[in-house]
Amino acid sequence: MNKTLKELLEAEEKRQRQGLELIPSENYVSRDVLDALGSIYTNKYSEGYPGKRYYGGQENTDKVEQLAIDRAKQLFGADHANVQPHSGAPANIAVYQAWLEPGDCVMAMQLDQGGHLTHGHPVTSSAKLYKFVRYGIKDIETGEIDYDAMREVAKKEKPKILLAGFSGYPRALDYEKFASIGNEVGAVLMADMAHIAGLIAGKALPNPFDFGFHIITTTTHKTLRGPRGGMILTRGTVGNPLKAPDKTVENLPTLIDREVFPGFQGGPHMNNVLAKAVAFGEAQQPEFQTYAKQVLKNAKRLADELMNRGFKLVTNGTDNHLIQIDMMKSFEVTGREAQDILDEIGLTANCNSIPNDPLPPFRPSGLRLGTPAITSRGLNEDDMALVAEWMNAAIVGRNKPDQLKKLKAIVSEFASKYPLPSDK
Ligand code: DSN
Repeated sequence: MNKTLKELLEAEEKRQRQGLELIPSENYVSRDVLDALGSIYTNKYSEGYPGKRYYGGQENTDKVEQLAIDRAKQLFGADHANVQPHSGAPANIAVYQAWLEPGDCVMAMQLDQGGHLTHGHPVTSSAKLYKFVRYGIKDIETGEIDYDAMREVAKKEKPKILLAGFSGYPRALDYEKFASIGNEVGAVLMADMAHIAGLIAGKALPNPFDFGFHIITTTTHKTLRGPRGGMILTRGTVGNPLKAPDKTVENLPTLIDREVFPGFQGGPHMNNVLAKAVAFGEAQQPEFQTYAKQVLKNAKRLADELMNRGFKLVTNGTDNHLIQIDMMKSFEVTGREAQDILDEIGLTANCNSIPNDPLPPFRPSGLRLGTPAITSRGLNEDDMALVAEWMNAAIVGRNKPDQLKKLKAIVSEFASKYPLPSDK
């Protein structure tokens, strides 16, 4: 590595070590996951699936991928797992392409109320191929989803997929209601649990499969604490991936396998598949359940501590790991300004649109926070008062450079006491 890149690597390590990571979709991996990612499996091509590859030299890759599949199935109670998607977006696209014909309808969460880009934002390729209709929240103060309106729209539009999932929604989803509406209109039930996979694996939040969902997609690097990647879990039996099956719910595992490869992707990234196997093994340990519960305790406490200091939270609290703050209502600063101010003191968060946001997405009113990464560092509920206090002091004192400098030193001294999980 040349000097410039080495310096940039060291600078990023310092940033991660001396700051506190509050972006809800980020986390720290273990040393074993990092080692797997940096391993010689990165050298290998493995198009196909275990036992059905197109290249030679697969005696080790087959075992690695099979172990990742078996562990994923066990963790989430799935009949089948495809661990090859390079990330969450390819996982979602593969499902759409496996099940839908161009012009078919998908029903997903309103984008400014917490839905994800890949749930049919007009700028995405999926939105050009399929018709997306929306459900949203009934009451902005509580964040409760309007299930009656969801049923009415579903009856009218007859979506082929009803998608439960989000990247910015702090409340619990009622999977039972989703299932009842989806079943009524004959939709396949798909959960995109990218944000909460680790909380489900850690048994801190309910599993959509327990409510009759057919498909779960996820990333593996958020609360699940694995490498950057994606995965698709299904109920149903796997047939011959070399033969096109009928489009039936029972055939979903085969339809999806065929769509991931060769339909949409080429070779899997085997270093990443190895790292997924490692991370899933870690998530099977009892300590991971303690971690998942602590993420939620920390998020609730951080939400309370922020509200006590005048931060106005979207939905007035959280049921999961993430918090959305209306910064304009709270302090008359935009989410973007708040993000920059917090960056100055070593707290990393991200600006985000909030429901009915009058401001544009690049300079929105909201600020999104989460507790997965700071919980991995070892912070507990009592530390959340400190985090809220530093945030408050930075926002209130945003025009006082000396105060921001002092806060940066305080945050750095505090954070440096908590090792990164990969140090151990
Ligand atoms: N980019 C992720 C997030 O931050 O929520 C979702 O893909």
